[in-house]
Amino acid sequence: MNSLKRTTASEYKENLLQRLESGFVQCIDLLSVKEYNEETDKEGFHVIPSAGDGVIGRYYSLKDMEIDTPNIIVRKSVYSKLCAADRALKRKRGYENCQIIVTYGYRRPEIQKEFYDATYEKKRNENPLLSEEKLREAVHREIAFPEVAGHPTGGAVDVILFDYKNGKFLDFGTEICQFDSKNIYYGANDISDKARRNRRTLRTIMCQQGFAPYDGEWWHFCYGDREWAYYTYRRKYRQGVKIEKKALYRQKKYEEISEIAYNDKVKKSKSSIVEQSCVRLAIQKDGRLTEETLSILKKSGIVITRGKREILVKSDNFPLEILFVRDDDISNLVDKGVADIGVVGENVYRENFVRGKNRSLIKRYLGFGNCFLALAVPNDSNIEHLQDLNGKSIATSFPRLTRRFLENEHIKADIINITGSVEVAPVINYADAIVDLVSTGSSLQQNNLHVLFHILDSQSILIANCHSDKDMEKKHIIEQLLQRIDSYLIAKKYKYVNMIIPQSQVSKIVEIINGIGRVDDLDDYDESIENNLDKNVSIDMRVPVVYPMYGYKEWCSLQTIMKQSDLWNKMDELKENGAINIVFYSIEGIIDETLR
Ligand code: PRT
Ligand code: ZN
Repeated sequence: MNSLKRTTASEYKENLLQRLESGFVQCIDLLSVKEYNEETDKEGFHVIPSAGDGVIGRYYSLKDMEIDTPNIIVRKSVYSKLCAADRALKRKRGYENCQIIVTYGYRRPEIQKEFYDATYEKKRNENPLLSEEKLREAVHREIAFPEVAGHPTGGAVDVILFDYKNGKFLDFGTEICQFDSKNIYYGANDISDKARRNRRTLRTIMCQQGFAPYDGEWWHFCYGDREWAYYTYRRKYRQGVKIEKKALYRQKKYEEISEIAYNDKVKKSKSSIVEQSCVRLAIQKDGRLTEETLSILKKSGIVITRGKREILVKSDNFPLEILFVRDDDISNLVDKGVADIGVVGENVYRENFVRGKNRSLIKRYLGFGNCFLALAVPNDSNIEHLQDLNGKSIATSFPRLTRRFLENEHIKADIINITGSVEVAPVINYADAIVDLVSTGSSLQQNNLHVLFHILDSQSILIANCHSDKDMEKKHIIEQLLQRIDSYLIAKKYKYVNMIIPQSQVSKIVEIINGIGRVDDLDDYDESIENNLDKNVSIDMRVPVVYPMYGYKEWCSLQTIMKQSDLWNKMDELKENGAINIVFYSIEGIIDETLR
């Protein structure tokens, strides 16, 4: 008999999850909320600041909405409720240094539909026999049915708590949107006590402000949308009070709100009623580094509209102010804190670097403006070895680097400091040798000079003033900027690769791609990835993903991310092992989870 059969732990868990699911608000419930209040719907939107230690808005990924509205926006009341919840949070024991981060607010209805359709498609393939209605409910559990969705009203938010003292997100048991785990259900019991407590705290502070929770996702809360209306109605009903099922807000098209959300913000930041702090970035005004620097900013989604002679320009959509100056001044300006960050040639930074007095740090190597500082002499010169320089004169615009170099080599020579056209100094007998930057070498050639010694490699770098890190708001903005730049830098190097491979060759091909022993040796794999990456980029790249192919038992589809150069080097070997239909794509961006 059945009663003799013990329930196993996993059966118990599955049971619990099923019972939880049956309690979630369903799509059909929300369809029963048909009306909205036109008066309350007139309420405007508010741009959530992206830095500070109160409520801030930061997307989890660069996808979708961020293109339209780089800052997260919500209804005005939603924002004030979030602020109140944030204040309540800080009054709770153990949460004094925490803040609410909103990772999603308003979403364009078209995007909602795209998400829904994609999930629908996926679930339909998984369950071909499910009835239309059941399927709709299953999809709705992950991504709301477009017609009833809360995010497009500006009333729904996805939130997480962040400890800004320690720079850590609190533990909630799962990531936001980790849909492959049922532990995202609020009531899931397979998470740590700490995670459970954090979930409870988040729910308490939000519900006290009148938000409705969603049991299917611990991070999702809403106010004023259909889900909120249904939740409020049902709660009152249980208390024996019957109220109207009426939403406060209806969904808005992007055109309807972009005026309010976007222009409002720009106007505000241009007149000095700025409620948000701003980071100042110094870049070269007009020279070798200018174009590429502006291009990186643009590709990072930062919009700058610059008048011809403007030297200080505010970004239209990011708390960043660009200061256009001479290249040689940048590292001093950052050092003095006149600018918080700067993009400059490493040569300039090193030339100005004074040990013990320096107040700026290298944050990123940007990989353009490559050149090297060289010691060069005339082709007909009798200087053949470094030691021959003793007693000679060297012209340069890098006196400090030159002096340091000579000291290291124990050479006593005269340094003549000149600022331009250094190459001609030997020609006019003004100096015996020069120390100057070289990139193609043609300038040396033209002046009958050749390189005797390669002193220093240089490329453009991003530097930051040490104190900018101490201001929490600025630190957040800089982190955000770096995350965007990283995403661009990493993506630039890699290709997304797709190929069809014979089932029998899977391990061989994975081996070729990884360039190391076996795939299942994950520790090795991680290390090899580490070694392959530049010093400043950390990236979570996974092992190649291999999918079976429907209808072709002998074949699989493999997807991975590879450096373009690696791909070409390995192409022959891949083909020899039966790989066909190799397609690769440029990547728009890669967000590394650890950089968040
Ligand atoms: O007015 P401002 O001070 O901003 O400009 P600038 O004249 O000081 O700087 P700019 O625009 O010439 O260079 C800006 C930065 O670009 C430098 O600080 C370097 O980090 C980087 N860079 C890269 C170079 C070169 N390559 C380079 N080749 N800077 C200068 N050169 C010069 C070099 O000094 C020499 O005169 O180009 C000549 C040699 O070039 P090749 O290709 O003939 O070897
Ligand atoms: Zn949500």
